[in-house]
Amino acid sequence: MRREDIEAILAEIGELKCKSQKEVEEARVRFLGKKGEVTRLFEEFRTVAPELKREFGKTLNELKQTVTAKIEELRAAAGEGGAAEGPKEDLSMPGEPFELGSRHPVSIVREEIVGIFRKFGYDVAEGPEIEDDYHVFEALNFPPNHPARDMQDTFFVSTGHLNPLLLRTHTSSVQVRAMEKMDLPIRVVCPGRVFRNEAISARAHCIFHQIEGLYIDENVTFADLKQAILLFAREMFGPDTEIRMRPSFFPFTEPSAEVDVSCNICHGKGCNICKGTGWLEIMGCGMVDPNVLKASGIDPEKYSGFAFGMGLERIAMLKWRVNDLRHYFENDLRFLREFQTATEV
Ligand code: 2U9
Repeated sequence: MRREDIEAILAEIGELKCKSQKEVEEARVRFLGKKGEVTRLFEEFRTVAPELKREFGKTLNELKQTVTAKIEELRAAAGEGGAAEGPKEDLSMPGEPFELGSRHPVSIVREEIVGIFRKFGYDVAEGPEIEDDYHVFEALNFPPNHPARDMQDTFFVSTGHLNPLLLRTHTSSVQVRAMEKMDLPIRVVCPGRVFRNEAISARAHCIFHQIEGLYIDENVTFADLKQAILLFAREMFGPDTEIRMRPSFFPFTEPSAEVDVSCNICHGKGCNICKGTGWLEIMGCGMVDPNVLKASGIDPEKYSGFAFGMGLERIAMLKWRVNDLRHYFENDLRFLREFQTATEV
């Protein structure tokens, strides 16, 4: 046995590094295993001259303790289960960037419109998507033979009784429920998903979103309606926006009108978005039909009101020039990512 052999092992073990539990185990076998280098020195110890045994014995015991302690230290540093091939993570590195999602264009438009009407003092109400015939048609002055009540136009959930269940075709049923339970005056907007039995195309879909509004009080006039719509249009489409109203018909309002806003792309000159007219249709509106007030227990001699409704996909189409309704429902990330910058985080 030579002193240099002991020193060589000590030098090597001092420098030893292991990246995994597997490497630690290999080191243990190499030094302390049955045929290991330290074990071999203990065997050689038998042949050491008696006068040197005391000194070598002490040195060998110290060597074994040093090697054992070092192996334990390496085992602890290599971590659990032997999986650590190198340091698990470098905590000084900057974090991994993660992809931000974006608001759906229909949600962006809904929140903008709801925000405008909240500012005007309107409450927000929601109601069931599966409704009954009474709240979707009967209470809204739809005659019994109206085409909307046909299977061709409405998805029925149950038929064969007086008040069948169906998927609501408009959110007007939410305003009917508001009239039933809210105290007067009522000022409410109702956003929501609606369903119509339509073939799906670029211009029509069986699901879409509406927002409707209702204001009922004493002495509400068509002039109030016109002013409310004008203020809304200027908030939504810019302060220079003009509106015009064209006569129309809905069972639940009388008189009724379609509302156009001046085209904010060509400023009335005529372009391919407004099809050369200078105007873009955005909503329908009217004075609540006295029959509708009466059906919900409101005295039409004392109270009057106005209502309006618009399709959110249509407003988003005008805002971002989307040319196909199907984009809104297909969850194509290439389409949805276009609204990343429009999303407020
Ligand atoms: C009550 C009384 C009246 C809601 C109204 C419209 C006019 C209208 C359409 C716009 C495009 C539906 O999404 S669309 O196809 N809506 O033109 N909606 S007045 O009138 C009501 C609602 C509830 C109790």
